[in-house]
Amino acid sequence: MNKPNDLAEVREKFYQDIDGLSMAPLWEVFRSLITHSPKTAALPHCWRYEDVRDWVLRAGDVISAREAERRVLVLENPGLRGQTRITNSLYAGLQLILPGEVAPSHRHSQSALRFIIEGTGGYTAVDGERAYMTQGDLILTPPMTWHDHGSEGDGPTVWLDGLDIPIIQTFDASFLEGFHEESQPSTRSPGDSRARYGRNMRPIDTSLTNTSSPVFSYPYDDYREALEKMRVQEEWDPCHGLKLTFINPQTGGPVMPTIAAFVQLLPKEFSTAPYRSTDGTIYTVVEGLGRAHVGDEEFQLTPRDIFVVPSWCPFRLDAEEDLVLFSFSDRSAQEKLCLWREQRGNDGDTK
Ligand code: 1HN
Repeated sequence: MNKPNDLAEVREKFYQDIDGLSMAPLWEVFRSLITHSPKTAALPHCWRYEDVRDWVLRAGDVISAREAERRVLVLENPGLRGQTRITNSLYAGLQLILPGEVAPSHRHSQSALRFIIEGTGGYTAVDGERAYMTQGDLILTPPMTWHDHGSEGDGPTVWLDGLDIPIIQTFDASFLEGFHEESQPSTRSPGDSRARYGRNMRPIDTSLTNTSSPVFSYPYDDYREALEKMRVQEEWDPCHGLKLTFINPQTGGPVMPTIAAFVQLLPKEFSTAPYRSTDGTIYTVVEGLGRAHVGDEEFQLTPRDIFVVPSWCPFRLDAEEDLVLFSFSDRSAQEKLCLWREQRGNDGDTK
């Protein structure tokens, strides 16, 4: 039998020998691969809009939307710097379009959503239909839909982009095509898809598909009113207040194959019970004031701030005024893969 030191040497020699054959010992990494509960390098973080706004606008001085293709400042998670992501599975950024500019038309395998932060007169065209942007609107560009952005407004338009880029990277399944013109032609008038699919009806003889939502614009005024109507009942969930998920009206399920989106209302002075879930989530404040407690961090929240809650990180909210939060996550993908879990309150704490 070898002495302990010899054994360590024997093993090291063994590892070196198999290394040349592109092999490695599982037992050295097993426990870090298969953890008892989610362990992520992503950190809780808040980007205060007040701190970043100027830099987003100044990006307009250093590059045009045309040259950049997409003029975006990426929101990189401080625990994942250099990886172009806000959680391990999702990308987020702040995109700027100035009056008269065009971000040229393309399509790709990645799913994208836009949540409008400021400005009016900007638009996204999706498969021949334009959706004009107002603060608080949600606009989808599902996988392989042609999309371009432009602005007919007289000031900057800024929105939060969310894409599933790291998920598509994991699958090595990325395709990108450019459109043969900078802006795609309008083949439908604004609001057409909403008229057809967004009113609890659909044109007869259309087949149901299981892919993404045929409605790609969810205007703020519309869903804000829904929250206000629901609030009358005072059925506040201890962990979420009043929370709705945006749906694909063809399935009742999440808006896109990988990304789910949500909005919630907390009344003034409401504090949520501790909560965590396996879907690392990106939040932005639409209205109100409050505080977010994310792991050991505490963020003071004001409108347009963006913060990230990593997977399985304990999270709670205090509303100082009526607080409206928009959020998105990879819950849509996790549910399909039977991975999604949540923990409400502190019960059965498994660390
Ligand atoms: C993209 O297509 C957009 O269409 C924004 O606005 C950000 C980041 C990576 C890859 C494609 C857009 C993107 C993107």
